[in-house]
Amino acid sequence: MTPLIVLAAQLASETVHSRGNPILADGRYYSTDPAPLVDGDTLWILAGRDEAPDGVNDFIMNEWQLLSTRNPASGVWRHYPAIARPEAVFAWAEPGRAYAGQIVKGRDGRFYLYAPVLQRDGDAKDKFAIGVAVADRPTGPWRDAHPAGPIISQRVPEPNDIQNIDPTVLIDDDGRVYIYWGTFGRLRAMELAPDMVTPKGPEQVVSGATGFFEAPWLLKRRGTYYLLYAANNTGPDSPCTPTLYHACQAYASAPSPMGPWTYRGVVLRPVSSTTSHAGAVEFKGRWYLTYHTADAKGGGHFRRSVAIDPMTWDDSVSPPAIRPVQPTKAPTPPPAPTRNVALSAWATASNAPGPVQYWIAALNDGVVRTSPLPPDMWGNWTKANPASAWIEYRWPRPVTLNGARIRFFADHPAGADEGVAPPAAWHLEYWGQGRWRRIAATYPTGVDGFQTVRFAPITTRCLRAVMDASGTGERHAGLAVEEWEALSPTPAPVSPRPVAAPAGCAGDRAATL
Ligand code: FUB
Repeated sequence: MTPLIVLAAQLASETVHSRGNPILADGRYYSTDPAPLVDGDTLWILAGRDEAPDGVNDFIMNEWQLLSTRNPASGVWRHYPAIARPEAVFAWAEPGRAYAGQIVKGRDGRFYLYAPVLQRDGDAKDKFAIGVAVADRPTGPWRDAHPAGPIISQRVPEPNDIQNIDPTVLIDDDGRVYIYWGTFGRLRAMELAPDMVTPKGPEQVVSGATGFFEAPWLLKRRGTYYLLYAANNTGPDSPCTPTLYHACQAYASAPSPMGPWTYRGVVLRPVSSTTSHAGAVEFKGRWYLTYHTADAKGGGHFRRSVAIDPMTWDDSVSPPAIRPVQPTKAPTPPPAPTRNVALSAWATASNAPGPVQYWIAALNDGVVRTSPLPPDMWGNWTKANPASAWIEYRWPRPVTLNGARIRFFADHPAGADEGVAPPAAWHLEYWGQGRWRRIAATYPTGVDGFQTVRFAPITTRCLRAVMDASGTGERHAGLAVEEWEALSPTPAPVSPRPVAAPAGCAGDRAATL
């Protein structure tokens, strides 16, 4: 690289003083799909960049960016906002969809970028393909190391019908090179030639990674191979995630780079974004997990931001296990006093544990999204919906309430007998003197934001919103609620949510999540 180009790359970067996670937190640049790389005394993180406007539920990703530090604990990072674009590096690629890549330092001292991009031409049903670029520095400039086209697609090196994204590459101690990739539950592996580029094949279907969804990350430590990955084996009793759209980071271990893989457990519980994507690396004697969340200012499922936390090993077992990573966040001021005591309630519902696409914890998370996805709400839609349903808050100690606000979600109009529609009617009930008591009030059923209810003060430990589904006769629409606030007469500091379900007031089913 000429000194001029080096200078240009450096000028395009800026120093960031991070107060904690996410590293870039002010919402100017979202950063996603982190792939760590250690080179000498520097930790680099390759990241994609989410550019979706607020409310757009799509991966709008046009370029890759880099973060670097010499000391993650210092919070001092260098941010290189734009280091490569698919169409600028690969003549055969379309712009956009700069998905999760990884930079690996080859034995020749050069850097190799494994990048999933869309192939412009060709007859593959799914155009995602993995290209390899090479550079003298992580910052580039990057040039295509295989100008003939992708090294992996639905057409090369052998036909497949998977979506070819999320590559991870390991150079083993003997110099042999392995690539894993895949998504939507389909994981592939293959050996590459020592040139880091040429497929040696054959593609192998990988099993043993229980719950694998996407985002594999291959590493080796003390002779054992580890595969971290986003898993979405779902359900109320799942060790991974209660809801379908979320993912945990799980891992498997193996005695050789091509397996056989044995599932070992969960490394990171689900994060605030629906996708979870991680990479792990040893840097200056400590291991770190990089991952992304929706926690930056204005963040969301499609506006994700990179975080980093220490990852530790349990060497008392064989092979050594990865201890669950404790995710941290930059300190924030305590929340302002609020009338909304739902924030400190335990939530349950008549359909608990409920369909796994919904998430009851979304009811009282204090977050309202412009375009919510199913896990951003409680819901009860199935193929046969009941005529009524309830949601319930329980507090460990009595609370006094004189109002509520509820935000219904609907994808069908009022009166519909299919899909999700606003309730035909609803009301609140509280538990008092041994029975559920209806609260006298006016109950609006709109879906135009929060519906507000005011009533004479009541004191209770349990509050229900009871909803009549719209529809006629046998057929009913489903019901869904994005957020439900229970309001006390005066603002107070937010108490922590109970860690265990408080006893039910009616001594009824302890249906809890
Ligand atoms: O960022 C786009 C896609 O979302 C990645 O390829 C997946 O791993 C998920 O993080």
